[in-house]
Amino acid sequence: MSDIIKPTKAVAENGPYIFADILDFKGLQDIVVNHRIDWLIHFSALLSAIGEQNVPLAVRVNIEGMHNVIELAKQYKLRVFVPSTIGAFGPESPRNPTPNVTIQRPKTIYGVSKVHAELMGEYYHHSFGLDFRCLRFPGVISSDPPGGGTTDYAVAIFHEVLRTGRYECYLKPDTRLPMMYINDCLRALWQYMVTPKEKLKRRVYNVTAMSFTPEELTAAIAKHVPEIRISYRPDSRQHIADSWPQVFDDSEARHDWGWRHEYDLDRLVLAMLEDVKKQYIT
Ligand code: VAH
Repeated sequence: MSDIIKPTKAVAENGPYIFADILDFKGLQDIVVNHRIDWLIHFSALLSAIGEQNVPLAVRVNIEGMHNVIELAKQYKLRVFVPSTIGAFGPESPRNPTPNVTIQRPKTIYGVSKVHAELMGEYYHHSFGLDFRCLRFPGVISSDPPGGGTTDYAVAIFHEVLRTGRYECYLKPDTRLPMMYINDCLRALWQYMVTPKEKLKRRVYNVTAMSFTPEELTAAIAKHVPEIRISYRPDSRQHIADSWPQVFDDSEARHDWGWRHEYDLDRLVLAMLEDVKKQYIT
């Protein structure tokens, strides 16, 4: 793993970790050569909400960073994975369901940068034979702290409810968004990366597990935390969520390379309550 921030104890003890700045092309070359890197999994990006607060930085990290990564992959013939997102669609796209191929006019710099990443990756694949692979993820739910995404209410609610019993949600109760538990996200990534290229009909696939609303998530949590109290105060992130898919059609991934999710809403809630409780047991 690599980043520009220090690893947590768990990450540092889990395998090799190195400083890498995707804006430093020479530094990336040094790592690829000296560590004989063959696959590059590129997750660095400013997510939807935080990108709107710092567009120049989002352009540098999400677009200039992608240029470095895709050029590096071409130069050293790396297999490269770049995630895309439900945020790569916009209000003109069909929202329920949203198919793999349809109009993409996202209204966030995050979404614009991810459409750019999809198109650049496909171009390098078709023009230079680069083994570029991309999955459009829904909101990915894990016990890691929220990372500036619009879907991160579904992460923050678990931390807040276990600490105080209450949570003020920044989206309306009926805001439906596609979601996935982190274990399904990582398994989809691995399964897709090891799939023989002959099975791939395209290089950008939608994947998802479920779609839920804040009120549906609250009801599922209440089965285990009956004292939960939720209030709603929509903010600018509501406008972003209203431009996104409500239900993701991932039938092509399920047909072409056998994608299957394993976590539905009830199983996600059980896993998240367990994961987050561990963080508060001192
Ligand atoms: C965000 N979690 O909310 C990210 C994601 C589905 C959107 O890419 O910005």
